[in-house]
Amino acid sequence: MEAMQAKLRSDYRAPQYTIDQLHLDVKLDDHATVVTATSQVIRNDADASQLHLDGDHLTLRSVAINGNALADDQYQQIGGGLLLEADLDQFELTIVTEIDPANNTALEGLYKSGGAFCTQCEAEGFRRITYFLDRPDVLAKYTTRVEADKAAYPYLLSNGNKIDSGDLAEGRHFAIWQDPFPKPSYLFALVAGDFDLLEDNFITRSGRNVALQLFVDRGNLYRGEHAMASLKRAMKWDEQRFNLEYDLDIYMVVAVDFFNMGAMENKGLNVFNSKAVLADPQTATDDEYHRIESIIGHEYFHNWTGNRVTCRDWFQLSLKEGLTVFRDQEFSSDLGSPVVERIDAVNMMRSHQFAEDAGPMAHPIRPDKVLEMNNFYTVTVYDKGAEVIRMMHTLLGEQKFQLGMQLYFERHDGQAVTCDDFVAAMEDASGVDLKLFRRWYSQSGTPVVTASERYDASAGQYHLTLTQHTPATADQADKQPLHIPVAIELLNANGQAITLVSDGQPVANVLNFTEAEQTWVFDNVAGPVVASLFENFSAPVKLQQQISNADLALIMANGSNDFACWDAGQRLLTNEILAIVDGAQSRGSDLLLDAIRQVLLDERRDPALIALMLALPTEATLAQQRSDVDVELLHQSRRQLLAQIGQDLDDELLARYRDCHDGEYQQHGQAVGRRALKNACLFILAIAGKATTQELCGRQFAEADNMTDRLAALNAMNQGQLPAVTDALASFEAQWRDNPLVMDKWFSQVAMAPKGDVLADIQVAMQHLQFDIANPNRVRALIGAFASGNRNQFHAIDGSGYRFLTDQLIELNAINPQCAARIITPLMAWKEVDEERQRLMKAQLQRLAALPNLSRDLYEKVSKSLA
Ligand code: B3K
Ligand code: ZN
Repeated sequence: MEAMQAKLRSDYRAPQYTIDQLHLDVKLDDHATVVTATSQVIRNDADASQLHLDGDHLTLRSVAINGNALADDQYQQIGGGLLLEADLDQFELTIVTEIDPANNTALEGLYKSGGAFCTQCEAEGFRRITYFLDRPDVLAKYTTRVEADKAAYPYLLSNGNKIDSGDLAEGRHFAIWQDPFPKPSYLFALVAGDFDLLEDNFITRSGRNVALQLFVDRGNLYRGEHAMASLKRAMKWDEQRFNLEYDLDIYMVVAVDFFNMGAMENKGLNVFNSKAVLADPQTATDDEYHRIESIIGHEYFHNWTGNRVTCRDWFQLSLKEGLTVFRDQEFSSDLGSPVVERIDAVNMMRSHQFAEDAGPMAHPIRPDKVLEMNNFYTVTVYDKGAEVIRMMHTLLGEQKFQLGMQLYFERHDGQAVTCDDFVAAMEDASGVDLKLFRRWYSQSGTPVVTASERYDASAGQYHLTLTQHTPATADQADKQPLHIPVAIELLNANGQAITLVSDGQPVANVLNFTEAEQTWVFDNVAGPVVASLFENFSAPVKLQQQISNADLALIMANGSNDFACWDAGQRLLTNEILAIVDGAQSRGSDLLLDAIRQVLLDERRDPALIALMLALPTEATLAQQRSDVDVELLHQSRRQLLAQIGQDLDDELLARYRDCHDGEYQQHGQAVGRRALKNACLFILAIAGKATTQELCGRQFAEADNMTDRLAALNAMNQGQLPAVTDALASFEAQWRDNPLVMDKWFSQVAMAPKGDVLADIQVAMQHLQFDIANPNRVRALIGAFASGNRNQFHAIDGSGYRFLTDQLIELNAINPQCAARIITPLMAWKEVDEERQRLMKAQLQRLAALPNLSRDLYEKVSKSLA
């Protein structure tokens, strides 16, 4: 494995040259697309005489300055890029290149997705289209002329407004697009294809009419309606909550089948994975409906947080991503259930982000060192980044936070800026001191906060001492104390919150915890209290608090704060599962069963919340509680507890199931919550494996009028390994074999079956007509679901799971490195398992390391894993 050069945040230099206008002419052809790029270049640094342009996988045809072709000794091609003699203050640069979109399986730059041409330029894909200053702090106005065969590609799209179009000889046609807003190259987009078009419009609050256009594969128009409605909700919400209005006359969304991630926020022309757009009740689950709304919102919100104000360099990625995730979370929360949204976000943090902190890829939300930028679109940059924004929101309050946003846009609209600029705007607008808080941007790792408590009955005082400590991470040994907002409630013996008083004054329920150790004293505390700390997950930390299972059960069943109830439940469940792992208990306690029974019987509680309270912490979350916990024992213990709940509470579960089994399908909040609860009950009953459940699942599977119920029944049969699952899988396949997005659900069911010979089934599934290793959706649905969603089988002690994943990674390394680097994650987590498994995992990592053509994407992850 040869060392590859990383980039450092500290090495940032302002660009020596900039380009303020770019005219692109793209003549589309499967294997020989010709791109003519005409740039207006301006020298920023008088001492500079050579211009270095980024480039990758390009064939250079010609290069000219001010219309004069350069001679061979006036430029060099180095490392994919181009170095030019350019001792001029201002000039026009014309470069002609040729590219091969049909063979571009990396899905970066310009490529073919099915029958359409499309682009993906973030982070550094534009350099695969032409030689350019492919960095986010070079902002240019783009004019793009697209030319292609008219019959095959009736729609020719790019950013901004269409200013001209027409027919050409030989059945070709063209369109010219102009984007009035200067933008970095990563926001460039071009699409050419044959689609069905769903049209609508939105009147902005200032009365402008925006045309909304959604392009989907032919025959899928009705499946785009939910995405269109979501877009209109997002546009309205951003005006109301963030005071932000859309700025172009047209907003286009194109759904494509080959896409490395969910979607991309290109200016005025979003490109989406079809999975994140298409939905109808027959093919999409409630979760997918929700995800579509959230991603449509996310990409739309980027128009201000990302596009109007962008990142100075890629180390600042969280500037736009953390903030935009925070905004999309708030959007979902305002339109739906705040507690459900919060629990989803916290589950993500605990299952995946805490694990990332504990593994070889640990990095701060603003990384210091990057080899392949695509590897840093992580749960840390996105989700922990959003938590950091949320903490500022908690410290400032909504009103001051919005003043901060306003100042941020006043100062930086049209600029490429840093995370520090964002914090400075928040600080200056609010007057809240965020000096220490900035450390969240530079320090990686999950802080551990330890609480010690004392109740002084004679003084009526409750004393709380908190200490904080962040364990060393793979990237950073020394850690400093952070500014941690601690949302606290003191609950009396009935689980109700008491008023917080300190020194005779009422105090806010958010403590500013800024030192290694701090103590707070609360007065007027009439009796012993239970402290509910980090309510709503007020900071992304792990909490260590001595609290009895009885108190947890009390909060779970009676607490007045929904999040605190759920969280107490999770802690109680964790304690019980680990007690079974340790052999300290052979089964779940009566206390736990009673608490769950109470939750199940609670008529006032939102069914969606009850469903979440019935979900046990994931194996991934549990595995982090212990070092090298036995994989199988953990899996069995968790499953055993679930089965016991299903057996002991079968009447209650069945009653709830029946109660929530509604008539005709509806797609709105309450109906969704009731389906979630019904299906949570069915799942637990299936794990308990009762004969009656078999029939229940079978009937639901056969009679369901929507995908949520059908898939839930199939999943319950599969996870319970009920005999009927074989026929159900076959009938599902027969019904949906022509719809690849639905088949992804089938592939995932195959991959996640909890059985020893699952790999044999996966190998068969890979031969299915719909399986295509070049399509990232298929890869994630089958291979990814196995490695990350079937933990017990992936870690099979014969090493077969590791070997299988590595075989696929070797193939993907050559086809699509980005996709490979996404699904390698479970193989990197060897620290979580026992020595024998560690040895087996490292042997597979060594196999990858020995590859002669190892991509940068995998190199970075493999070398860190083996370091
Ligand atoms: N900004 C894109 C992600 C680009 C990923 C590049 N590897 C989608 C988003 O976060 O909105
Ligand atoms: Zn984003």
